[in-house]
Amino acid sequence: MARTQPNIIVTGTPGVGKTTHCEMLAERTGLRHVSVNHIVKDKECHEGWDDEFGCWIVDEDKLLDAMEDEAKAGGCIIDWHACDLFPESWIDLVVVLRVDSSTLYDRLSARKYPEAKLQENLDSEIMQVLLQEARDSYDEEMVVELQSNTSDEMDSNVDRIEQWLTQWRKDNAG
Ligand code: DAT
Repeated sequence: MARTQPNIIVTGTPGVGKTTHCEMLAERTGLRHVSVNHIVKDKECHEGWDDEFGCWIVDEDKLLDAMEDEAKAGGCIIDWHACDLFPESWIDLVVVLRVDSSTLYDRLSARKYPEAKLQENLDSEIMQVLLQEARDSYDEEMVVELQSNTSDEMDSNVDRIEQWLTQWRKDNAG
């Protein structure tokens, strides 16, 4: 059955501004902010905690099962630092947020990330790992890359996604 509301992924390296964007978007659009981190933790979709990198070791099958009903209903803004595990049929738009490395360094240092985790994330942003993952996993027209260094950029990103949503609703009405 066709969705009456789209599903949007907001992805990017930790610290690019996913949560901040998703919260603002949810407030403006009425779509739901779906924090994959919370689902992994609350529904125990993991095989334990990775001490070196300070993150959960995710059980992807369990995670997809936990998200399936909500994704099929539509109207999700999915907030996560990966995007290649979701079936393409679930997703209507993939937003990849990007940030300059000096800004990312400041944001991750403020979070007191362990050195290995900080370095891995900086490298990942410089190598545009998430952008590549999105382009490899989804149709070219579904993937948009947006800069997230300043609050002006964030405002214009949210405006742009809202415009996309208005158009999607028109195209899929009836
Ligand atoms: P993520 O969810 O990708 O890990 P976040 O939304 O928690 O990132 O943002 C990390 C920090 O950076 C937080 O203090 C808010 C700030 N921030 C994010 N995007 C920003 C932007 N475009 N302009 C200014 N600050 C931003």
